[in-house]
Amino acid sequence: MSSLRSSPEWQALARHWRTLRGTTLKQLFDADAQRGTRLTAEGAGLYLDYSKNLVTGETLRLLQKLATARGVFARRDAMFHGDKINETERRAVLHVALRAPRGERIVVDGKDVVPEVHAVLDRMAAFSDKVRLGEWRGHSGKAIRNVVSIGIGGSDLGPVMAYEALKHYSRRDMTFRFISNVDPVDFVEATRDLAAEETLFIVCSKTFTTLETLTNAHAARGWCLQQLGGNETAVAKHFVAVSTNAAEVEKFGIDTANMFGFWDWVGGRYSMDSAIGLSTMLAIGSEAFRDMLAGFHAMDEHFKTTPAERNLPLLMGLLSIWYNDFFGAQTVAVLPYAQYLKRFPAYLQQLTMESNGKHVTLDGRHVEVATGPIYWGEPGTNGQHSFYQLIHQGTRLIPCDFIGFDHSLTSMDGQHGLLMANLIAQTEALAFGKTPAQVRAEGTPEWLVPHRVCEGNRPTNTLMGERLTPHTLGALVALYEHSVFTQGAIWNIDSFDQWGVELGKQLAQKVIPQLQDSQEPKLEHDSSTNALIRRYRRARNPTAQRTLG
Ligand code: G6Q
Repeated sequence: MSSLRSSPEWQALARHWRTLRGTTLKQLFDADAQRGTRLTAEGAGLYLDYSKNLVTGETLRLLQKLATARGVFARRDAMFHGDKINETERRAVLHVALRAPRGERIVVDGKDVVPEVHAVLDRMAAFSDKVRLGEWRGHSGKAIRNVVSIGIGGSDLGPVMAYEALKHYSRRDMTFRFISNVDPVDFVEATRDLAAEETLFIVCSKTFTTLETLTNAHAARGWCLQQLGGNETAVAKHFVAVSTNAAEVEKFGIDTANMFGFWDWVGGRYSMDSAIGLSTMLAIGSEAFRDMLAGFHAMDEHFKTTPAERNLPLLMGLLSIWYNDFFGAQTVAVLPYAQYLKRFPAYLQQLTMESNGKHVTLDGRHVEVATGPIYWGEPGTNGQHSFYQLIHQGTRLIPCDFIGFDHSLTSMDGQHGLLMANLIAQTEALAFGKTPAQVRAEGTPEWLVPHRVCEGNRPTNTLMGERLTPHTLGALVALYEHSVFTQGAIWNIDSFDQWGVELGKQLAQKVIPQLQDSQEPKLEHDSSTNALIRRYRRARNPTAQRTLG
């Protein structure tokens, strides 16, 4: 693909940015009384107000021209069609097939994958109904009351986030826990008050070779067998696996009859709606899980069919490009005004940064512009009492996504009003700030005025839904998935590989025996790494080290 920077569309945006950068949000609002209702769009049950962004109609027109010139729409259609757009791994990218309704046809390598998706969903539903009804019995004949999902990265962040987000709809008489870190503390804390005879472990690993997950799965097996009298047949009643690797699942000792599969065309960070979400289904039930899939699908359809000027993921992706590459903003803050979404920013960090943290284009050349902004955030109103200070008065531009809901899931609706008032007030304050005149009018002494001035002009998106349901959550996740896609397509990078993460998976392999061997190892690292290894060995075994001198 031709150079991004020197393309006429990019150049036009750069010229336009130079004319617009001095314009304030206040001026834009003063010039157009309808702006706050005009620059809005709706899709899949979500309302997006993007009027408080540093854009004009011309900006949006130029960004949409850029999208067309960079082949975003053709690439989107190729993804939905099952083409192998994950070029470095030569794979199709078909998380959209995970939520395709029965009867739709999506062909990969000559095979319609939708029937397989539904076959797995049906098996998951049958299994989850059995567990929830108390019909699936543990080794001692007791029903399952605790579900522990073991996985890491894409095989953990989605399930944890979804469980927290949808807790309102979950079985409160069951306990759900998640173990990801190889730090044994994670395992011990998650299991310390559980009885093995009532516990089901779901081992989630696409490859079934990941160090952390396999280590924790072995620890879980040992823990279970110890409590259940060492009888290996207990494993079948207390362990199920979610994986694409049947051979390794079998090697671990889990009957493949208790394995739920998925496919190489589902990326880890795009897998919470596959069998990786089995814990979600056990928590909220198969019907609610299908509602979540319907929400994902509604946003997929919106992305596929809605004209650019009303297309939520496209608009959000293009706005992110605008701030990242023209204003030089380095981050995006995601601020859900919904306590249930407390893990949503952590989930998005992987989705956005693992996808678009790339330094070369698909043709292997170094990118010409900054890619992958840093996504971060915390729920409001808590963040207001800490880092919002920097957003309001710091020297960096931080575009923010505010997320809120019309209705609470509690009966304390008055208190919900306080929450939403804060959301709305923050977007207003960030956009319009507080002028010196306003500060003086409050009787502020002159020396204090500059400290209390807020410049405003801080851009925000506001996303509103009716209430947080499984359907809304699906739509919200798909919205960000497709926004990430849009950005990656503009940059012409592979948003679906993760070679840096793969490297991380290999790195410790060399050091593990050097820490654990009883014989002093021959070390050939740099002097810092050698010293750290020796220090750790000495700390663990001072006597042996003294003998060795
Ligand atoms: C996701 C990444 C990564 C992956 C984990 C777990 O897109 O590739 O986060 O999900 O490393 O991998 P397994 O599922 O194979 O254990």
